[in-house]
Amino acid sequence: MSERMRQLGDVIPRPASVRPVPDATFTIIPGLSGTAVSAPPGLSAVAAHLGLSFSDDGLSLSDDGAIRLALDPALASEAYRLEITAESVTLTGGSAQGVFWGVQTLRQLGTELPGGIIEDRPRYAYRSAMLDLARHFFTPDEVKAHIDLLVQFKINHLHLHLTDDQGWRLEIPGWPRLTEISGGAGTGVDGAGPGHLTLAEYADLVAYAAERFVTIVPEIDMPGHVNAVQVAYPELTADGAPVAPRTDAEVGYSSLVAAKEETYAFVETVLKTVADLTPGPWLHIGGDECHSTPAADYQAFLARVLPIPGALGKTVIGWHEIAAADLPKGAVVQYWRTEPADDAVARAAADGRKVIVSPADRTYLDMKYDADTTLGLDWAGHVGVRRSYEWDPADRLPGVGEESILGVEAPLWSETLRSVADVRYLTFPRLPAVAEVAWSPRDSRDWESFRERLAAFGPVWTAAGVNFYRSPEIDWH
Ligand code: TNX
Repeated sequence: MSERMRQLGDVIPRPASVRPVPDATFTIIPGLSGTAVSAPPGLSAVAAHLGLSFSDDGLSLSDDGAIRLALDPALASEAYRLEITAESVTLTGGSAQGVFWGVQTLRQLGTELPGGIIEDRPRYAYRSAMLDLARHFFTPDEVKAHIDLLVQFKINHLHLHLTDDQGWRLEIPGWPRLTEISGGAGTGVDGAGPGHLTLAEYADLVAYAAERFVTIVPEIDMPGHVNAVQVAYPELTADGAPVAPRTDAEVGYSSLVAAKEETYAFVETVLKTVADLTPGPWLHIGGDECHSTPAADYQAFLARVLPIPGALGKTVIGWHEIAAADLPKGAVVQYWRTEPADDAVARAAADGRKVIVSPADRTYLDMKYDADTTLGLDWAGHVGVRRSYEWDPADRLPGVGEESILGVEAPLWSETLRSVADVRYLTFPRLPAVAEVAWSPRDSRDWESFRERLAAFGPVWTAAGVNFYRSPEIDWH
């Protein structure tokens, strides 16, 4: 992948254990007469991913290939073991997913594989990126291409922010105006758009993600961030009066009405539609920035809505404001603020709830890198590469220790985005930094090592046409 020979540990995220054996390089020769891969039937799809990683023709499959894929149930499901000798490569995973992560490690090492043994497994089970389709819509093909880039860094969840004040991006049977009107032309910030996912497109996206061991986490944001709902269905406002569309980037001005029964008929239909189409275990109900919802109404609304995902067989996730409400057992709280302390989140953790850590001043991909960045926002300050790397989830929130942390997410809000090139520019290279925070053992992380490993991605991304920010913090190859 790069001109220079990689060392065995030159991988992002840094593997848990690396033991090089000098002078034992294995060379992959792609193409029909080149290196063959052997894999049991349950791993043939993963073997195909490996093949396509190395050339357009891929690697051939054979019963006695020099690259062998295997399963070992004694390993944790996302764990893998990679042994490279001069004669062979053996990649063993606790499940097909573990083997798939090992394939990503192989891809980064390139075709000249340094000898030795890597034993690797993730620190956190939930390693996520979020994409905001509401402020700016991205097509299914664009989201798929994004997933292909995320999995290279062993990200295993993609949170889709599907609804907000500006637009509504998922077809809901029985509520057609949501997408006809609020998915129509001009519904993105500053008039970008149109766009929405049909049920079939959403299901296809979920399946595409699942083939790459990524779980889609759909978010329907409520009771705030609902102006687009009320434009389409004014009966869901307090007085039923027409509502003007808004494509500015203000937040906190709209709310569903806790005291109206129509509200819950709407919410139940939407959540059932999404749950039925989503094989993954999570339903994200938003709950953030409800500045125009009186506190008692927020409580009343959440008392009705928080149990719905559970009744549909899903686990509810909400932004950390929901910790102020009475949380069902198993509810997951996603922390997003910059301030270090939040008593309600600490209480939720003390009661056994899990927390997803996504502090804006470390993980928000929509913050500007520095004063010269034209894209992005800066309400949480500038977030350079080192800033997104040098912090630890277990130190971030008082009362929220390692055992309470489900994982880490890097959200990308899309108010300032207009293209896939913009998505990539803000995602790379900060997403790899957050991915290493989420995957690698805490004591293995080191900024100097990271910046050297990251530098090798310059030519890789350039060759692949991936737009990225040439941060001056990195000595790019
Ligand atoms: C805050 S973080 C929001 C979003 C904005 C974002 C911009 C959170 C849960 N809500 O509505 O898009 O800031 O950075």
